[in-house]
Amino acid sequence: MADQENNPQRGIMEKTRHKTTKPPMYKVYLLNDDYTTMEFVVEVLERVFGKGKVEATRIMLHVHRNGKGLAGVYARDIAETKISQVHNLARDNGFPLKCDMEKE
Ligand code: TYC
Repeated sequence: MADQENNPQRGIMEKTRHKTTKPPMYKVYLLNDDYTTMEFVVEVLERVFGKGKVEATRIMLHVHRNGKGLAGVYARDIAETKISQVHNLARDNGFPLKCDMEKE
């Protein structure tokens, strides 16, 4: 009787085995600052994140007003590459523009 109650093998469902697992995705955010020009941020959103002019401008203004804004969502290595590209472009152009990533 005690056996039936306490047996840890009873009443436990088996886990479903899936063939594939999706990689975790990461949100890449642009951060506001006082020195980077709006024009440069729009250019970065077009070149690095593949946005059109209208969407790039919308995101840039959102960051300008709210401090932070979503530029895209990617697998980890792609997100890391985008961030490096932004930081390299910014440094090369003398701007302090930063971005970061957050696991979804
Ligand atoms: N705040 C900047 C300005 O007034 C513009 C800006 C927008 C900078 C977005 C960074 O991620 C940014 N020139």
